[in-house]
Amino acid sequence: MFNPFKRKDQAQSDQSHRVPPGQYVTEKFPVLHYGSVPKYTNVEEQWDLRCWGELAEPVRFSFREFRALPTTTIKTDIHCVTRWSKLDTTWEGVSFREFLRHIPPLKPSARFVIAHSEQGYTANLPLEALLDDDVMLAYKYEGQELTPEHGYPLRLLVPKKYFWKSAKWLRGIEFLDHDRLGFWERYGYNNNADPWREERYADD
Ligand SMILES: Nc1nc2c(c(=O)[nH]1)N[C@H]1C(S)=C(S)[C@@H](COP(=O)(O)O)O[C@H]1N2
Ligand SMILES: [Mo]
Repeated sequence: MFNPFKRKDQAQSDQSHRVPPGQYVTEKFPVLHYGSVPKYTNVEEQWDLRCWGELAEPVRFSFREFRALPTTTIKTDIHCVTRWSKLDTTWEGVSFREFLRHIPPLKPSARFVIAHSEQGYTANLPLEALLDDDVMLAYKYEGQELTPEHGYPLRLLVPKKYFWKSAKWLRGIEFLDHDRLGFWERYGYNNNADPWREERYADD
């Protein structure tokens, strides 16, 4: 028998499945960061992306070179440690695994990564966490170029970690043989940052 209420309950519980403990769903797209929003008047001159550390040799991409790399689109949920989650966000960019095919080979010693952003913001991750299918260097959100507030011209996207690991205004990727804490990790946030395990603070 048709029961509209049952359908609605099911829809809600399907969604709650996707919301990690202690999080609420927002339809908005909050803007959150430390410091100010970088303003680029000429990205070709003012922006590049560098990789260094445990790879055969350092490499640099201009804006144009980076935009020539093959892209993918993913739909995923994002979770901020301040407790908002946003479902079904769509991003376009270069998958991290694909990106690795366009830089000099990593040394076997490369096991950790630090994302370096404008103004000294950093986020650290194990290399393995970046090899997931849903990790990308993203430059479009919902089909549009990222807005300055959300990270134009490039941000890291690591959906399986709290969103502070998804560094906006990305300028560098450093490969390391050991772990080194990033900006929030040094301030007592959890190094692993898995929303499903509610790893918010260092001692969680
Ligand atoms: N460069 C930089 N990236 C950053 C931050 C920051 O302060 N600086 N804040 C992080 C945090 S805590 C969150 S929740 C997300 C917010 O991304 P949004 O503003 O696009 O929602 O960016 C992350 N990336
Ligand atoms: Mo955050």
